[in-house]
Amino acid sequence: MFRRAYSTASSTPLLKTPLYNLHISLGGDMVEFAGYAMPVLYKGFSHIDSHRWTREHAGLFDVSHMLQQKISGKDVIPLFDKITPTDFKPLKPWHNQLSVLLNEEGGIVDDTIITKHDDDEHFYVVTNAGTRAKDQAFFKKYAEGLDVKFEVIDSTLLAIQGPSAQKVLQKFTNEDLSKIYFGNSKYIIVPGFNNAELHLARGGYTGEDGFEVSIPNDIAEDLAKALLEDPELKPVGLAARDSLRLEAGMCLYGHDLNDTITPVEGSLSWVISKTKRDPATAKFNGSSKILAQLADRSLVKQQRVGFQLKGPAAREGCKIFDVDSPEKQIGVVTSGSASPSLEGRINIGQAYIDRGYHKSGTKVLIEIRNKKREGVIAKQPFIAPKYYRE
Ligand SMILES: *[C@@H]1O[C@H](CO)[C@@H](O)[C@H](O)[C@H]1NC(C)=O
Ligand SMILES: CC(=O)N[C@H]1CO[C@H](CO)[C@@H](O)[C@@H]1O
Repeated sequence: MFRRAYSTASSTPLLKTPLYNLHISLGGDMVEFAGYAMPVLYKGFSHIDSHRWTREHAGLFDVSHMLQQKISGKDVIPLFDKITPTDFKPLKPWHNQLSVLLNEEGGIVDDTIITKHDDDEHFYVVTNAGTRAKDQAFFKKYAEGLDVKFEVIDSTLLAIQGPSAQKVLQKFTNEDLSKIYFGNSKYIIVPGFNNAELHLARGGYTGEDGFEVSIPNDIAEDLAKALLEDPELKPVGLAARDSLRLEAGMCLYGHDLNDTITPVEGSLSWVISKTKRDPATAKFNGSSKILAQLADRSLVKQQRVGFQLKGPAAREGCKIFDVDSPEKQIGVVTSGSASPSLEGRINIGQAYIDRGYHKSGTKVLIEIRNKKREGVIAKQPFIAPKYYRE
């Protein structure tokens, strides 16, 4: 059923990640995603089973379509000060932070994970695949006249997610992974693969403990195969990736966030650092609009919320109505899925809803295939995250 959300037919040839052949040999059902051919499911492993496997054991996800860059130079922090609402000065070396890229109207150009490497002049930045060209042009525009260098990293990016992630990966390195915590990064050596160096970040998109590992393309397929020899690890496709991230309350850019939505409307106010909240000194893109919204929430017309309902899953575009006046539209669904982790055939999703209806516990009507069904606004994440914190 999930497959219908994707198209296989495309006028332009799809891009392939370095693991394309491996996906095919593992029985990957390939669909179009952000211009790439990506596996949605693997033969013999259902959406629900692969979702649960990740929560109970570990899943391997190919996320090589994401854009990885090294951004370096004296003016990297001044650049980030213009285009993000986050203060990267206090971030410790080898730590990362979720942030957003902002246009001058305060709209979110993309969401991003930014890692500080040795010092304030060296960063590793991961942004979304679907926004690759737009993001690169955006960075270039704001870096004009600054001492900032961009280097695209052409490597394979794998996410290993789930309670067994550390055990699976530890066999390949002498680095003590138990000392690398959520939000930390490190280069690690894999002796079995010519001492190749991998960029490791602890964290992920599923709410589970896990890692994102950037791997030189020439060893990526062999390393992925070697990892998969561990029976605890199974390859997992886009279908479960979407339901896992929804349970974890994570946004999918282009669906739950876009160019016209501010971080406050997107319920991401926490990415705005305390040091960036003074309207007298803040000078990031869109700061006047964003800080005004922070100070006076009545300026926020709609905001991102989570919801739950029983019966069929709500999909992107489903309209949301007021229970007390069912003709009055109050919102729209931006993502929806079954929630394999919650008891009792519960479906979950994210929506933008008029202020006043945004509080958890508010009953709403969600129109699915011409029938209005009762749902409820609910707090995200829907599951308790299991990040490995210090
Ligand atoms: C951005 O998202 C909002 C909320 O879903 C939607 O109303 C709006 O049409 C979207 N804008 C674009 C340009 O996609
Ligand atoms: C550095 C920069 O270009 N800042 C701009 C960001 O957006 C605001 C509008 O909210 C402009 O006034 C700034 O000049």
